[in-house]
Amino acid sequence: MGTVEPQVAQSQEVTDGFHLVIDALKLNGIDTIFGLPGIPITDLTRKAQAAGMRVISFRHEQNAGNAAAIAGFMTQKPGICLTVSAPGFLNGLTALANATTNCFPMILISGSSEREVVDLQQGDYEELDQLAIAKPLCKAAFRVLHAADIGVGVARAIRAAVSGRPGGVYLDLPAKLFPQTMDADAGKKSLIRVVDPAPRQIPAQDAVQRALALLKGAKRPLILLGKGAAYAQADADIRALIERTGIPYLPMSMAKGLLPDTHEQCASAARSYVLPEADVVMLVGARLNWLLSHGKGKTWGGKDSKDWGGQKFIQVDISPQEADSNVRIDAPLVGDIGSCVSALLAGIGSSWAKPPADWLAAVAERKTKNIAKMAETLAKNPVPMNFHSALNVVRDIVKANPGAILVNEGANALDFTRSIVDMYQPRKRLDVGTWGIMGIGMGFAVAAAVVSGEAVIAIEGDSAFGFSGMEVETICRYNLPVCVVVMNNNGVYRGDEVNPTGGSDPAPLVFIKGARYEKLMEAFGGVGVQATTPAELRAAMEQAIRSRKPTLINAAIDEAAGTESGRITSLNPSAKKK
Ligand SMILES: Cc1ncc(C[n+]2csc(CCOP(=O)(O)OP(=O)(O)O)c2C)c(N)n1
Ligand SMILES: [Mg+2]
Repeated sequence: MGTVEPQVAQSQEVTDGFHLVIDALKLNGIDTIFGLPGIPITDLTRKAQAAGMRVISFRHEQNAGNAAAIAGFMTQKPGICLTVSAPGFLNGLTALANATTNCFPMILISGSSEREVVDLQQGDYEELDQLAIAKPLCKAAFRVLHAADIGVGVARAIRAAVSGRPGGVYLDLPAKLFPQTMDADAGKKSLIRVVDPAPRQIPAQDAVQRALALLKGAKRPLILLGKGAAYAQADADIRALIERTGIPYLPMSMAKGLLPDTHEQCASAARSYVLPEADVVMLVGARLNWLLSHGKGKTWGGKDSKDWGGQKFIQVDISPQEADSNVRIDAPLVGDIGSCVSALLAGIGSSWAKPPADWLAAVAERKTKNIAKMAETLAKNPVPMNFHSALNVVRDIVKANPGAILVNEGANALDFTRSIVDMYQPRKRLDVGTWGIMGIGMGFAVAAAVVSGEAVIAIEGDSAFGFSGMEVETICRYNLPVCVVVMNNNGVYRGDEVNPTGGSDPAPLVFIKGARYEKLMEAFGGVGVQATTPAELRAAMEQAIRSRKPTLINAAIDEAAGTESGRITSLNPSAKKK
């Protein structure tokens, strides 16, 4: 342990820990590292770039971690985040935990300090028992002590990240590992090219038949598509499943665009009608967590918050442990989404009877009414701009540029965007996910642009933007086609609260009024625009998309337009004693 293997004779070629890590990643098709340099991984970033990898350096590790996580979601390959020890590791850890919660495959690789000193708690430079801390927050955690084990360490990390239900993996690489040398040939032989890293998991035939029997007997069936369905990249089969069954469907936030939101079977505009009314619900890569009110309560037609509705559930999920987590699952279908959907399609054949006409008509009626109501609201042009009039512009821009990727965070800025801006293509909407986490914005935007080469539009609450705002420098440095729109309502949820004591401190939820966020982008050579009307916003967004220049548009939004916590006001405990 720790002792460096004896230097081999001069004539023989040697390799070292740095090169073996890079070679192991490259051998597995990993071509990009998102990170932040420093002891002991500075040289790793240099050598990775020299070896032809894309190394994207961030200003804070959390943003690099979020970038890695979303790159994993977009590509099905683990996104790599590279950090220094202790504080750098901890900064990356939030992103690792968030990736695990969201089932995004990522590997956090952190350098660490001397094991002997850390384990005796003797106060090393950036001392921390990182492996122990990472373990409960990720899917798997590994440490490599010998250069000859780097191949195995990287292979295990890749498998753990992408197989089964994907998630975050921690790989601990102590400083002493990197300069360790070994014979180059032996080093090469020690590396593993992972074969079939995410093996298909074929569902059992009886489970497929059980699910189909339930679906066939339904009078008011509904399909729910989750981000697991988007991750699966089984887009054509999922579309065929929806269209051949004729069943109305609801996309969860990051499944929007899996089929165009304008699809006639899309029931998003009738959500509050279809959830309680449906009799059989098929969940495809969607979990019955808080985002779906745990499958019970008033949302689902229950009498009170704990009461179950009358629905029967089919759940298509890669994890056998997911079923029954919140309510009874009558037909669990366990396997990877692609294999499950293709098995369902085979069972459906070509003569599947469409759902009863009265169900489809009732859904269509609600939908038409709600869409007309929304169109009326969107057509208004209040002064100052509100979320609706600003997002009406974003809606048009996304419709005209369906290949662009939309990143979205905030509260009102999130909820209004999700409901107003239609998506047309799979995996184009990236947002706060399962935790409703603030701070993903610029990390996601950078990765989306780097991975796809597409234009990125980031719709950001002004509070949300603050969590990762310094990365506009990163966006400018790599000259990425990112257009950030800050929905500036002067605060968290709203900007019109006052300190009730009359004191000089502002209220806890408000920011500087009329802050000029666009100047931040100008500081690094990007384009900054202040927009106070929908027309100004439209012109600036069109220009940003056309030019592909880093752009930040500061959209001044009525500070009284938002609501507490956006759409999840009911989750917020408020003081009973006034
Ligand atoms: C990491 C993290 N910290 C805090 C929160 C709580 N939170 C939820 S939304 C939000 C910001 C909402 O304000 P803004 O982004 O300006 O959106 P608005 O509603 O004003 O449009 C905050 C702080 C969170 N979700 N995540
Ligand atoms: Mg705000």
